[in-house]
Amino acid sequence: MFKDYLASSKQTIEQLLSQVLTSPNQEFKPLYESMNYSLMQGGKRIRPILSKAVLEMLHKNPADYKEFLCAMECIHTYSLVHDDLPAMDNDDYRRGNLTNHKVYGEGMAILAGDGLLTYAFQLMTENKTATPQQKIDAIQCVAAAAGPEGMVGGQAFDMLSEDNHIPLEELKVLHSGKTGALFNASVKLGLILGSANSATTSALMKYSNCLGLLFQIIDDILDVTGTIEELGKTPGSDIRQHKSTYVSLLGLESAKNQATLVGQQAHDALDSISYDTSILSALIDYLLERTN
Ligand code: GRG
Repeated sequence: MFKDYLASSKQTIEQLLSQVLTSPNQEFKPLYESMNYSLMQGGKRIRPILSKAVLEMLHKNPADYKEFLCAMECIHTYSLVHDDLPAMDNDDYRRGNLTNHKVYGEGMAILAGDGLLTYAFQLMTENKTATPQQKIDAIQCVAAAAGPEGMVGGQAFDMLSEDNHIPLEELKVLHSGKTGALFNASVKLGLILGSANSATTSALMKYSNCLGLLFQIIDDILDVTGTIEELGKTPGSDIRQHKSTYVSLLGLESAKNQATLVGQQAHDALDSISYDTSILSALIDYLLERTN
């Protein structure tokens, strides 16, 4: 059952995450508390689960690459902590709890985000299984995805687009940076560490492009249709910030149709792969049907 796979993978990732952020230094405890507060607060763990599923498809043991899985979630969590700050989205709730700056103050939340981002790269260098070349390729791939050509670029474009109507083509660029880049990196990490051949790599990169877009279209839909209980954060933030979204540009029904279409394209991309893609396929449907 795919539900069991998701639940046990989430548990595995959380078990690994619970071990990474410790400091022998008493004076640094408040910083670590703030980092752990956001890191250990649930969430779907979808990015490390994606890397894990790709590694498993390629017959690798994900436990051998645990530092990379944890790094993806540390980077994702940093982005949420910073995104919630008053200078950005100014949100009070995240993952069903008060946002980091609401509990620890703005200064500490900025540092917790900085700490999570930087520590992610330290973690990846500490892996003992990947070859030196695999480590360089994996770290380069994650850095490019998180940086100015990826998530940070998309976030900056998003910030500047507030209160402005942007056309669908520009919205796609925004999403592919802000959300798609980390999705792509999660899949690519698995491909690099699992020594995938070029045909598998190219098929799965098509898959992850679709998956990132699908994830974001559903995110836009949930911002309109979701409840605070389901989402763990206040819905309607896109409308309040006058952001262009798939729903504002296409309408709710067309946005749903678009999500289904992109989901089908993701399934199509898996067709040519000679490995067992059942988990990657079930992930598409899970993301299409998700309510949080
Ligand atoms: C601050 C550099 C920087 C980037 C922020 C992640 C992000 C970019 C903004 C968050 C706002 C948002 C709604 C982004 C689009 C989709 C997204 C990344 C949603 C949150 O990810 P989930 O649903 O969260 O995987 P959980 O809590 O399940 O981990």
